[in-house]
Amino acid sequence: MQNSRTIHSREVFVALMGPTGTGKSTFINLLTNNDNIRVGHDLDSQTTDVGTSVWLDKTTGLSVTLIDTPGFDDSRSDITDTDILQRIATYLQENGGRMLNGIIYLHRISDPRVGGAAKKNLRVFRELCGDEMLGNVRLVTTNWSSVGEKEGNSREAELANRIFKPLIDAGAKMLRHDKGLVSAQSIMSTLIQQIPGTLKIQTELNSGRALGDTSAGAVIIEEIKALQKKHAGEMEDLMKEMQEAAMDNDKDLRADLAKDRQQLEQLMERAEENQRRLATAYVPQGPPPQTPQRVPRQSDENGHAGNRHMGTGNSVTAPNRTPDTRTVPLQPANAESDTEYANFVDMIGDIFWDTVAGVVYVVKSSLRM
Ligand SMILES: Nc1nc2c(ncn2[C@@H]2O[C@H](COP(=O)(O)OP(=O)(O)OP(=O)(O)O)[C@@H](O)[C@H]2O)c(=O)[nH]1
Ligand SMILES: [Mg+2]
Repeated sequence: MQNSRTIHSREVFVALMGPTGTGKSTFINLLTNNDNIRVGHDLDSQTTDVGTSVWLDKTTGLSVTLIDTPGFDDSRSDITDTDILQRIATYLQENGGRMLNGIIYLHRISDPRVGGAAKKNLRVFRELCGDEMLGNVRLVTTNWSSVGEKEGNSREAELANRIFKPLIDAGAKMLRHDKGLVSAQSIMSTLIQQIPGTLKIQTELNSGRALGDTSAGAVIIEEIKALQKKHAGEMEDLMKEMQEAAMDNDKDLRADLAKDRQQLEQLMERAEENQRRLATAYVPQGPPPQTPQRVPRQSDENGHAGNRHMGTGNSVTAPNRTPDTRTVPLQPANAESDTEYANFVDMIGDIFWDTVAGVVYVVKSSLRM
């Protein structure tokens, strides 16, 4: 029953998350052939915005919106972890709140150990997602061509028994992706049939919390505090060096140290600003739901119309949309046309069920006669 309900969903959403350079954009490109989703070179961070691309699954006929997200990586000058969290949260909260059918969390099997950035990404992801949604999560390892089989197998077992264990225990599944189309389609095949759900961060934001007061926001704030501690230590060392250079009257060294100090001060300001922003950012749900809620009628209570208002508007087939090739968040204009479409579908549904109710009434009346 669950599968058939989702199969007829009007829209299917699958998000890709994970550290930078793990192949999120590459995975989407492989399925959609969308060159507008930019792929990075080597370990350079590439994606800065939440972007979407539509993949049409020929097996089910479903139109799947793949959501590309940037990996959390605070070494970038153009975007901070605060920006990334805010962009992801905004995308999820737009349009009356988006529900995801699945989330693919990627990890490079070629990494010899799980470094700081990978750990941070996983911690944020876990808090963002919440345990309830882990059944809709696939932990996908990439870059298999860069490791020997034995090494890959042992790292995979290590991941499954350590950092991924709590997620697997709560319902997430671990899979391999070899950069081929078949493996990408196979990963997608079970995910798109999942019942869509709401992430923990959405529930927290809906209850009126600031971004910094959400569980995922708290992880970012912790990271910022650790960074501030590091900066404070560096500043202390720098001041000592500056004093020494002043006593030695070493002009060149003093000039170099002054530059270092300026740079460090900028980083400290950035960290403070990000912390302030997290504490004051609210991301409420956007415009009203695409399928407006209404008071149940008699036909609803009889169970006929129940599926129509589940999740993202089930039992309605989506029109063949032009693939969304942008790498920027969806604009409100889209929400407007979606709402119009949903209203139209709702109206057709109303006419249909009114007709059914009329026919039932006539048949019942004639049987009574
Ligand atoms: N060998 C190998 N390389 C891969 C695989 N997936 C991605 N790559 C390469 O890894 C690099 C980074 O890939 P992206 O798809 O840009 O990574 P991303 O996760 O989108 O990274 P951000 O946008 O920075 O968060 C590119 O050079 C890809 O060609 C894979 O499965 N195997
Ligand atoms: Mg990317």
